[in-house]
This record gives sequence, C-alpha cells and structure tokens, in this order.
Amino acid sequence: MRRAHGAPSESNYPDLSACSGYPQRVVTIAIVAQVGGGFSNIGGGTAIVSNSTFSGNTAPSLGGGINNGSGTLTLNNSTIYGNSSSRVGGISSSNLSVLDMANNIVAGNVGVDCLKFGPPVNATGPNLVQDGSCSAALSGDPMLAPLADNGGPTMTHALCTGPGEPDAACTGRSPAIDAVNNTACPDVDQRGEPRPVDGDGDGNAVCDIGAYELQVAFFAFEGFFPPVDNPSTVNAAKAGQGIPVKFGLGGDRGLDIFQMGYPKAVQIGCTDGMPTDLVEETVAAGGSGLQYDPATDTYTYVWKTDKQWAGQCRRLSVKLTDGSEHTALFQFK
Ligand SMILES: [Ca+2]
Ligand SMILES: [Ca+2]
Repeated sequence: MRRAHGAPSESNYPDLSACSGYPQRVVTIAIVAQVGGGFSNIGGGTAIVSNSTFSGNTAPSLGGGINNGSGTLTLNNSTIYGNSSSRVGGISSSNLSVLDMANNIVAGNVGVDCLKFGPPVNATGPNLVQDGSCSAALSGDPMLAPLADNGGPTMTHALCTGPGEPDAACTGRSPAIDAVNNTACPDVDQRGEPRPVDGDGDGNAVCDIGAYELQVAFFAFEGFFPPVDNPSTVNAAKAGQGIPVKFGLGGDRGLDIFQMGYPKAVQIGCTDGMPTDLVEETVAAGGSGLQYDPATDTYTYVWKTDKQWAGQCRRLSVKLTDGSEHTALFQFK
C-alpha cells in the first residue's frame, strides 16, 4: 500500500505498478502531474484500486484525478472529487485501456468528470458521476463534506446527512447513502469502518457509493406507547383533541430528536373496514412540545389536532434525526 499526502509536488503520484493484482487503498491529495494528477496507470499495467480517495489533484489536460493509459484499471468504492484539468478533471481512460468501475463517486471535478476513449466503461456496479458521464447509474451533486480526518489512517470526504451535517458546507443529504439495492462492496470502508451499514433506517443494510460508508447509531425506537396504537391499527380520535404521542428510544437521547418539519400529519384516504381503536386518553392541547420522562424512559409529544379534520383520516409521521421514520394512523370523528 502506498499513500501520498500533503503538499503539492510535481509528478509525485503513487506508482502502483509493482502492486498489480492486489486491491490498493490510496489517498492522493493536491498532487500536480502532467497526466494523471492523482494516479496514472500506464505501460499495460493492471491496477485494482478500492476504498480510495483522489481529491484536489491537477493535470494540464487529461486525468486530473486518474489517468488510465494503456492498462487495465479496476476501480471500486472510491471517491474522485475536486480534481481538475482543462479537459478531463476526474478520470481519463485511453482507447487502449480497460476501465471497470463499481460504486465510485466521480464529482466536483473541473473539466468533465470522466471520459473513456474507445471501448466504453464496463460498469460492474452503480457509479455516481455528477455530470452523468462514463455510464453513470446516478448523476447530480453527491453532497460531500470537505476533505477531513473522519477517522482511520487517511482523510476522506464524508457523506452529508442534511443541511449543516456533519459539516457547515453541507446543503443536503447525500444521494450516495444506501443509494441503490447493492450489497456488493468490501466489508470495510477507506477508514476501516464496517460495510454495508443501514444508512436510512429502513432495515436494509446497503452499500454507500464511494470510499466512505456512513455509520449510523440508530435510536432503539420501541414503537408508540398507549394511547396510540401502531399500524396497522387505525386510532379513532376526536378532531380537535390533543393526542399524547408517546414512545421510547432506549434511553435519554436529548430533546433534539425530530428532523426539521416533523412530526407531521398527512391526510390519507379512509377505507371501509379498517380496524379502529379508540384513543383512550386525551390531554389539553397546546404548546407543550416534546418532553422526556426518565422515570418511565418515555418521550411524550402532544399532537394538537384540528376540529376541521372530522371525518378525515391522517397518517402521523415522526421522523427522527437518525433518519428513521415512524408512523401511526388516525381516523377523526
Ligand atoms: Ca449504507
Ligand atoms: Ca437502508
């Protein structure tokens, strides 16, 4: 394994030619070279690169991040971000080359993100390429945080989980998180953190695209407590009453547990014959917000309903800051 860090230098890219046949984990940052700023595979070499980050490298015309000359390059679970050249900022691969790609992020590069001359890219798994080049399965902004020490021996671009999280530069949630139904990835990420991790709380552990796998410590949601029943039961309630929505998260997680805009209620169609269950308890509605009772390990949120909802059905959605969403169904009288 070779790594190159730190100060820009001329033609100081890692030479992986002696390592053919083994997955290499490399990080190249801010390197300037004539061709292949971060990494160049030439002379008929075979290179396998996995769990690697190429960030901020520069070459004059081709392959600011990676140049694949006349060789065979297998590139998996890597992030090629923020590199530049006048023509192809991310990955350039010649007409004499073979380029196999799976689970890579290629984005934020100056010049096109990826260009394969001659035979097309062999996309052996989904790739997120911002400008849609190189047979991308996904395109658009991958929402990456700036290069930083996120644990492990080398720096990485973390996946943004929302505005300002985990970095102030983040503007939204990365589409690379549990991006596609894909479990084919190394069992660790670039940092050595386990893969795949369920990044969206839907119960399915799916690989994130790129070199970084989001690690999530999910709240241990224990379901809604009485008086609210969990789906598929439909709670019967009187429109206008305040409904105490109670639940547990396996301990005191603080009061900053709701995602912005939640809890919210969405009107849904009422179907004849749906099971109903009376909400047995009501409390005075109004502004009580969220409370946590350590004695019973219970969160309580008083949901103020509207009199005008009489005759309607609604689905209450509680989305938590771990990305998980929990719902309860109501029919109003
Ligand atoms: Ca994941
Ligand atoms: Ca998932």
